Amino acid sequence: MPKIIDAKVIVTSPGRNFVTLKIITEDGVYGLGDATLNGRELSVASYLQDHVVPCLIGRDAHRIEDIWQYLYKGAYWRRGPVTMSAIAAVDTALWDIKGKLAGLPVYQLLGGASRESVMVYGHANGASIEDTVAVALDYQRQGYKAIRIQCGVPGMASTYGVSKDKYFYEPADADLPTENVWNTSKYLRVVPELFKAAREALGWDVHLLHDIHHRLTPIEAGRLGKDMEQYRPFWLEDATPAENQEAFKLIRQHTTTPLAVGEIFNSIHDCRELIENQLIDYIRATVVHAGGISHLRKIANLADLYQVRTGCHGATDLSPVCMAAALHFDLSVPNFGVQEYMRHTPETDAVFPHAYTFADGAMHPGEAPGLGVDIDEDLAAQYEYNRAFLPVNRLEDGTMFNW
Ligand code: GCO
Ligand code: MG
Repeated sequence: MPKIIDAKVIVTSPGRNFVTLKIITEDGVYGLGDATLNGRELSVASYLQDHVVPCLIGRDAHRIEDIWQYLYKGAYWRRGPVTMSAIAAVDTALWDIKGKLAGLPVYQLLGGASRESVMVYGHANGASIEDTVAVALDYQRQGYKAIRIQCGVPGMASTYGVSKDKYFYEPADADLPTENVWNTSKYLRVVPELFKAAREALGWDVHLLHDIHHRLTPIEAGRLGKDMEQYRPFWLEDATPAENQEAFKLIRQHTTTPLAVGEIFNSIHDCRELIENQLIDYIRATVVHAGGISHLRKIANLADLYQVRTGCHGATDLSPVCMAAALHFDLSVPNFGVQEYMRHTPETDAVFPHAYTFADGAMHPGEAPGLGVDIDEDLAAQYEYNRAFLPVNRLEDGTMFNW
């Protein structure tokens, strides 16, 4: 058996913080797993270091499911983003090892390719509608078939999804949380205008997406969805906070605009009712925050029964290790929808050399055995952890709101 003899938790910050688990077996084969939880990186690093790594030593690296169950059921304290990100890192690293030992890319172990490549969506953002449309046109020229569009809201100093750098959006931007201000009615006016302008400039062949980032009530989301139907969005994402899964019933009653949710979910129980009641069209849970490839497959299998497709989260806080794992998963699942792809900075790409590629608006994980991604530990050691928080959000009268 490939016996696990060591596991290292590597924290590095090549432009942003990443936590990576490296599991090493007796014969020197190793696997990588992403454990990055944006703004809470060191909590997962400590959970891994203090509670998970000691339990891995001496185990058979081939027994992925058994180790998953051991870490999930054995902790007694189930679910939660810290625990599930740690379990995800172990699971991902073990799939990487299994692929390397088999001499096969992970997607082959998952049943093989269900498609030639996976469609990704890029992010176009700008302070104004015109700026965003100009960036979206650029994405279209680069071959993207799906583009997420976000723009500034007139009368508001900042908003989710809009950054100074139009090509790299990074919300975790300060040593203590930045305070943003929010006004729902101003926002609700601008989004349909943005889509109108984007359809006029980009035409109807490109998929257009939008992220509400949990900021509407169900009835407000129903209204926006209705206003947007004429522009045929691919999806509206995170329309309302989803702790109450039933909230989506109200949105559904009012609009046929497709709905996506799930980037902050960490377990199948967070989306079971959403899926079984067909309240959503795309499930956005991803490898690192939802218990790894093994658990995400269970979510995707449930979703497949209800014609819900996958749309994995793929922001820059998900490391190239997670990106690679997501691409193997995407290539294999029958009910794939789309994959989010925010390019990493060149510094991040240098720390994590990878086999995955982008061409014509789609990506492929490559044919390297395992995940096809590595970590340059010497380079990683040059980038020290740098505390960075996600922003918080208040209404104009100072009331604390959802970011
Ligand atoms: C997205 C997300 C991100 C998150 C970020 C938080 O759709 O890509 O909403 O922008 O805010 O990943 O860590
Ligand atoms: Mg989002």
